[in-house]
Amino acid sequence: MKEAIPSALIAEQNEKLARDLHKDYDALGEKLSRTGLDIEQLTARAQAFELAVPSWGAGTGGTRFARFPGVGEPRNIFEKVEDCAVIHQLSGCTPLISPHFPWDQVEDFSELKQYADSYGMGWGSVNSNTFQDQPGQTHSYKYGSLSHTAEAVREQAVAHNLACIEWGRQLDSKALTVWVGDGSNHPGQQHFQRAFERYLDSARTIYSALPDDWEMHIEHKMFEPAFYSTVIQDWGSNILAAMELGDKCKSLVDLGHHAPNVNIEMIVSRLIQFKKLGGFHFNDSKYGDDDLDSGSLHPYQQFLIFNELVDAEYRQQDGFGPDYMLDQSHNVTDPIESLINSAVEVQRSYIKALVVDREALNSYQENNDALMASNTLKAAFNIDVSPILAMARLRGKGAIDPIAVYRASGYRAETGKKRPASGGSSSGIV
Ligand SMILES: [Mn+2]
Repeated sequence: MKEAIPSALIAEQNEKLARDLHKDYDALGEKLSRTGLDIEQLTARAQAFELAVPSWGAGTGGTRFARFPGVGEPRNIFEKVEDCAVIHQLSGCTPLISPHFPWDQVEDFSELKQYADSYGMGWGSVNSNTFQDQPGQTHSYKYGSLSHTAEAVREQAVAHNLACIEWGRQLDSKALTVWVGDGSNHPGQQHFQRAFERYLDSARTIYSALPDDWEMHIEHKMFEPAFYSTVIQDWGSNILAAMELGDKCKSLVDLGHHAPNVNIEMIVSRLIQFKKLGGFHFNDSKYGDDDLDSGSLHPYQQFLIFNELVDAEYRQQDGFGPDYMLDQSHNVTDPIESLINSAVEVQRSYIKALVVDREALNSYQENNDALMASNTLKAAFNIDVSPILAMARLRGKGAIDPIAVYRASGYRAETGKKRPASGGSSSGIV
């Protein structure tokens, strides 16, 4: 197995912190045991937790106004694989890469798969792109893609999604994620119902091409690039489309794609209840689709979402098993550092949700004890589970302090030399 970061360096850095970690871990274990929790079981769950990293997240994002490229940005999917391997090696919880086409399109997908295999990396959901025009493209997506008024444009968008399924099949992916930028910028511009019908017609053709063991995930988004209406605007339109298409079609929740103050954890609960939760794009936001680092602003919201997910796990809810993925745009940080941090923050929410006393919570809910129900959640949220996460990384040959090891490795300076700026990057915001 190829090493993105020398394992000897990780071991050397871990050595310095291992003694204190064991002390903190034992103390936390003792504290948790008082409420009947086994820290070893929690650590095993942390080790089993898997999150996909978006290939496009490895490059600097940018905004509508400007993009300030970072040093040594990946110039192609092979270099993105290398960066994703760094994130996984140090964090221990991101073994999957989610590719984006055509940005990550290659001639030989078996070569790409082998390259990822050599780093121990697999492939998550494949993402299609019909929200921008590619060089040489016959029809423009300026006025939409799967829902476009012209049949030829819709056919071109469908054909691209079918190609994505085929490329994903070669990578051994198991899901297609579809987000369209289709919508309108002016009242009256688009007939809402006809646009949605055209979308469904196109999506049916894509759905019917799914391999048996695949799922199709639909991502909704309230605005941008369309600023008045979007065809798949909210979770309502999303679940309607998913129900219309069939069992293998599910909704994907991107945390930044809702109206301000929407109760996302309740949406998650509804989707779980109707077997329609396909997956997540984790990120954080303050004003809109900000694509900030996961848990950087609203860690309690992220915890409450995981509270619903763990509740479904605990109840062994039928048809439950969403894909977890990060989807962020990094403008002022090293994307590798942001993605490591974010992966750990998402994993942290999961472990905290596992700490919730579900029997007690259930009892408080049934007896309408609002204060104690809320306190039960807060009690779990307020526990610092960092030693569990660090121990999971140590046992998985990752880093106790991933950012410190990454900085000590000199990886970014090295890529700066190996990857001179190309002037363009296939990274972006989704
Ligand atoms: Mn997204």
